[in-house]
Amino acid sequence: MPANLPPNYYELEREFKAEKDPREKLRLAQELLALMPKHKGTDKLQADLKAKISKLKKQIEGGEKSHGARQAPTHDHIEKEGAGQVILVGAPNSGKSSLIDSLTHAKPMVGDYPFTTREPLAGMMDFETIQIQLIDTPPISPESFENYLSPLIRNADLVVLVADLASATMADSLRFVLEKLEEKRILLRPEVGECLDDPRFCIKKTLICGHKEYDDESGEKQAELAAMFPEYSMVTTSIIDDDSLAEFKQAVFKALSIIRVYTKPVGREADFADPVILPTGGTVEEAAEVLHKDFARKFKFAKIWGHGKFDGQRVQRDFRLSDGDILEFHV
Ligand SMILES: Nc1nc2c(ncn2[C@@H]2O[C@H](COP(=O)(O)OP(=O)(O)OP(=O)(O)O)[C@@H](O)[C@H]2O)c(=O)[nH]1
Ligand SMILES: [Mg+2]
Repeated sequence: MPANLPPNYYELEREFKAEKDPREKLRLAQELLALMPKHKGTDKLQADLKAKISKLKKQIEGGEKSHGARQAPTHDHIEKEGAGQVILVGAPNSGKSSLIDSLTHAKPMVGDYPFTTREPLAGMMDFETIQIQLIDTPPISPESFENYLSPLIRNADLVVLVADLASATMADSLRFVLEKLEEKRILLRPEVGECLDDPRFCIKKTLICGHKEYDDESGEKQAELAAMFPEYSMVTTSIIDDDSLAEFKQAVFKALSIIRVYTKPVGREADFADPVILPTGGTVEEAAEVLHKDFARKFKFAKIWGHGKFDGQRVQRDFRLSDGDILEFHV
């Protein structure tokens, strides 16, 4: 039986064969396997590829063990925590670590020289009643690109592209970041709606952050940034301007496209400490499912309190919720 492989398979296979870095090779092998149609004609190819994947995994693990206990842990995955995972990327010295330092309890190294950050670092940012996870990353530049950045970015819910408004070469550095990520088949976009023919590409919703705003007194760099990213949401920040950091939090929350829904037991106060997080447009039924699968099946109706509703209005399963709504389930 012919294998009937899609045309982009061969291109990816050439890349796989040429790649030297075992981690990137592993990622490409996994992509090849995902692309391969699953039928009798590809049984042998699938088995070969799975064997290569397992060999590469062993090679990577072995490499880490042989370097002893002080070897850096793998960086290609950070467990999600909180209401969303947001990854900060950008050119060297743009202020990614400073933002993480100001917005979370994490303590990344900050330096007045490029390439200070060598490893990703996660921290939790408080935003009103929730926490959002921010990830600091090493810079992307012609001199350096850490391969583990690709899977890290692919896994995140939102990218913040940090632009250095104090840098004369801001636009070129940003263009390089975009090109490098595109080479890795990651497309930064203002929204995720676009449909792609090639499944190897991944679109990441991106918020633009013009950092070091006070160094751009004339506003020239900010205008240049806005012209470069006309359809994107944008926020300007400085670590010495608390209002700008509050705006950053708000912009990140908005870009995550999530809502917070609070629940209250019948006859008691709402619990504002631990909201249910849903994608924008989430329904009463989805909120119930997050609480408990069984519960979602059993409940009869819910009462709702929130903006634009009558207090205690009765709503059904398919009712679309808004940020800040309070729900009381009745079983
Ligand atoms: N003027 C000004 N300088 C800032 C601001 N935020 C950070 N810096 C300075 O910018 C320099 C670089 O900051 P980092 O946070 O280390 O930048 P980074 O993007 O993490 O750099 P790499 O890890 O090398 O990619 C440091 O000297 C910071 O003190 C700001 O809001 N205004
Ligand atoms: Mg840094």
